[in-house]
Amino acid sequence: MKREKVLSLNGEIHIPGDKSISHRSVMFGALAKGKTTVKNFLPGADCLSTIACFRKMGVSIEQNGSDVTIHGKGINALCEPDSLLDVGNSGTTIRLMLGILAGRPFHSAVAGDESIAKRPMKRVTEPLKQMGAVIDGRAGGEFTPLSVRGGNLNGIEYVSPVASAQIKSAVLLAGLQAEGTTTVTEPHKSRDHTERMLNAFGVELSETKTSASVTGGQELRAADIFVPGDISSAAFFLTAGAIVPESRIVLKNVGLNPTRTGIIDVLQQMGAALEVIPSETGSAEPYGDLIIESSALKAAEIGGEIIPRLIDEIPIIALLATQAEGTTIIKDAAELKVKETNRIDTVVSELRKIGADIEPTEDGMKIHGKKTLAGGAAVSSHGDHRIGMMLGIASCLTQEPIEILQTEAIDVSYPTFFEHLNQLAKKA
Ligand code: SPQ
Repeated sequence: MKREKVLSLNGEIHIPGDKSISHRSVMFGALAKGKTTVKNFLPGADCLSTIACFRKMGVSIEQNGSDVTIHGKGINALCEPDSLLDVGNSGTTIRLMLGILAGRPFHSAVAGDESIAKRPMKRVTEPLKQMGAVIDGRAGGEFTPLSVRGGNLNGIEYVSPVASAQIKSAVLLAGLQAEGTTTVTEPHKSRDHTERMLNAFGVELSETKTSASVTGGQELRAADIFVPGDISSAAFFLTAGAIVPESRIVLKNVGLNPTRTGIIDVLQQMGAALEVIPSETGSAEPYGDLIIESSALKAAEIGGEIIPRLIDEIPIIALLATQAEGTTIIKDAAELKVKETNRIDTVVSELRKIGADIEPTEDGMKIHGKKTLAGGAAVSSHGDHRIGMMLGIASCLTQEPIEILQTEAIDVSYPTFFEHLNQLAKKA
């Protein structure tokens, strides 16, 4: 797709539903007894993979755009799937579903696309095996395809070496089906959508700053879920509004869960003109409106506890940093290497092609700003939605048009991304 510079970005958009919350709404609805309704569900390819997997286990799910109804019959009603559970490109689907399958007394086989085949699974399969599940796969259960024979689990106290909501959620979902109590402790707190939503489905959990515990045998009760807009998707337009001159963008109903708002902290630290207007709701997931205007930006140092709160936003933060005065350092983010692509390598290679001054480091990157981006090159998402969207925003600024390859990858989390960008753009 050929994209060219814009003069400004102005207007209001409704960011599609949060991907992490959408996945969980379908999974937990499938485990609950009764009718769960979901509003503002994200109809992106990743969440549709989750729906397809649970349908294969006998769950009746109606999906009409962003409205979803799940007719749950309880966790014991899930049936043995008669063919492969295909997770497509979705790490969240496979890792959380493994936690559910670990406790089911049947056999299942799970796999996804080429990117999923490269992503590490032992981080989840190891603790699940410790609990009693029988799981195998390539390289001793590290890579797909995986086979699972679940059941007869015991609770564990698991200390995770990385802050990961997918590990935490998988172990807690197995813990719900285990004898006794299961506790997961992390080095820093990761996103807590699982804890919040399990609570909304009637499950009791106990939490400390960096751990969550659940006792097995609790039943989930159907719930009505509203999914706020995805702050990870909003991050692309927050950055665009901050770096494209003469811009003002209003983003409605964006999720403001504090375990996800690292991007807001970074924008404020860099001097962005950002207004946050929280909505007064009593809902499990806080949300509100965001207004961003273009302004002068300064570099920042980003590392430590904030990393899990903005891990998926690092590709777009790298672009933001190219337009800030000084050198931005991103560290403690080695997890980027095991996402849909190695996001340290793909961010550095693609931004360099369009004129950014950026270096990879062992656990992050250094970006030297402020640089005019020349463009005039062909770049690629490498099949990674977040790299594709970052390049889409970069094209608004480049001196010469750029050709972005593999833009279809964006459909996993934001199918209407270019529609929204075109709606806001004023061209020469
Ligand atoms: O689902 P997937 O492919 O893992 O998606 C990503 C993304 O960029 O959309 C990561 F590549 O988000 C993860 C996120 O990085 C979604 C997620 C969740 O919903 O629990 C948690 C994070 O991953 P992790 O490995 O830190 O638990």
